[in-house]
Amino acid sequence: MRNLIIISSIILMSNLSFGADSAILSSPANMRDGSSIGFPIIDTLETTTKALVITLSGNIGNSGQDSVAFNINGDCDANLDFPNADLYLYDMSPMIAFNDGAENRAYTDLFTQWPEEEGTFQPRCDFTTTTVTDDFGNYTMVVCSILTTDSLFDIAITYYAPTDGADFLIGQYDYSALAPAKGVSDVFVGIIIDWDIPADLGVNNSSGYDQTKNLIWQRGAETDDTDETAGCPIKEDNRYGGLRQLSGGSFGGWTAENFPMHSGSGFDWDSLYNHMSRPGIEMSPVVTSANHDSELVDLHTGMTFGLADLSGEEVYSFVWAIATTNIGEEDLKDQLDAAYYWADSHGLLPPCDCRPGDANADGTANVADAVRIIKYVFSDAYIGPYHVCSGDANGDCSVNIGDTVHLINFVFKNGTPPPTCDQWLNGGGGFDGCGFLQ
Ligand SMILES: [Ca+2]
Ligand SMILES: [Ca+2]
Ligand SMILES: [Ca+2]
Ligand SMILES: [Ca+2]
Repeated sequence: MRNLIIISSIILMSNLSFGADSAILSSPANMRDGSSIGFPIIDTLETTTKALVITLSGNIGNSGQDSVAFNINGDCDANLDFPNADLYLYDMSPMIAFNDGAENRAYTDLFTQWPEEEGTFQPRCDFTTTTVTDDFGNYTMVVCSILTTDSLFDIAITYYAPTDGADFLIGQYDYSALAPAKGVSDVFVGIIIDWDIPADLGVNNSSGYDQTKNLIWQRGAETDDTDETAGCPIKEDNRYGGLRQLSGGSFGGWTAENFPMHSGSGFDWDSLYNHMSRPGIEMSPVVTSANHDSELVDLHTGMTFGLADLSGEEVYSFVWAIATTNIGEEDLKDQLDAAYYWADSHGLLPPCDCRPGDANADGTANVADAVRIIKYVFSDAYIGPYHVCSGDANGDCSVNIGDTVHLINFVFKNGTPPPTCDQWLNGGGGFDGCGFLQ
C-alpha cells in the first residue's frame, strides 16, 4: 500500500546564487499537485570555476538544467548534431535498496521522477547555506534532508563546495531509518550519476575505475578530429567525469547503459536493486582498444557505498566527491585526491576502521580469509570493504599470495599478526604504512 504524502511547500524556480537569494518559501497550508508542478530547481552550487544545480529532493544536475552541470569553463564542442554537448553531469541522486521480505524495493531521484512516482524522495526542509572560512580556505556548505516517498528512510545531505582554487564537490549522505522501517537490517545505500561526458558521438562514453581509490569515471569518445581542426581543440577523450567514495570501503559499483534499467516510463526497481546488491565493480561495456568506438553507449555510473544495518537508531554516513576535467585522467585523479585530503583535513572521514587480513569482512582474520584471497587472486573474488587494506594481511600495500602465506603462518605457526588499521595506514609495529585507506 502506498502512503499518501502531502508536501507542504511552495517552491519558486530559481537559479540564483546562495544566501538570501535562495528563493524558497514554505507554508504548512498548501498542497502540491505533483502533476502540475515542475521539478524544484533550487539553487546553483559553485566551486572555483564550475557550477551545478542542486535541488531540495536530493537530485543534482537536474537534467542538465540551463547547462549548469559541472561543465568546464571555456569548453567547446563543434558537434552540431549534438549542440548540448557541453553538459557533463546530466543528473545525479542518492539511492537506497532493500528487500522487504516479499519484494525488492529501491529509491532514487534520478531523471526527475519527483514527486509523482514511487521509489523516490521528497524534501524535508529548505536548504541551509553557510559560507565558511577556516585555516584551509573558503568553502560553501549546504545542508538539507530528504525522505523516501513511503516515509521509511531519511537522508541528511551536506554539500561542501570549496571556492578558493579547488574544483571538486564533496557530499555527505547520512542514511537512517524512520520508525516504520526499524528492524530493516540489510539496506544497500549509494549514489547514482548519469554523466554525459561530451563525445564526438553524442554522449556515448567509455568508462573505467581505480578500485584502490574507490573511483569510477566516464570518458568522452574521440572519434572525429574535424571539430578539433575547426576550432575546438579539445579532444573528447580527454574529457572525464569521476565519482570517488572518500569514506569507508566501497561495497561495489558499476557503469551501465541507461536502458533498460530506466525506460522512458521510469525505473525497473528490480534491476536497480540487483545492481546495488552485487559486490565488486562491473563495467559495461568493457572497452578495449579494438572496440573503443563501436561499443560505446550512453552510460550512467552507480556506486553502492555499503550495506547498512538500519534496524535501530544508527545513522550511516558516507562521503563522496565528484570532479570533471577536459585535460585527461591524471587531472581527474589529482582533483579527487585533493578532495580526499580536503575531506580528511576537515574531519569528514571516520576513524580507521579497516581490519587488514579480514578479506571476507566477517570480523576476524583467519583461514577463511586465506581462502578468499586465493579466490581473489585466481578468479577476482570480492575482498572488502577496503579493497586493498582488507586483504593485505602482511601490510605491504598489495593483495596477493603473500597475504595467504602470512595468514597461514599467523594461524598455524604463531607468526606475526596482520597490522592494525593504524599500523596499515600510518606505519609502526614493523609495518611501513600505506598512506591512506584504500
Ligand atoms: Ca550518460
Ligand atoms: Ca573530436
Ligand atoms: Ca575474516
Ligand atoms: Ca600484501
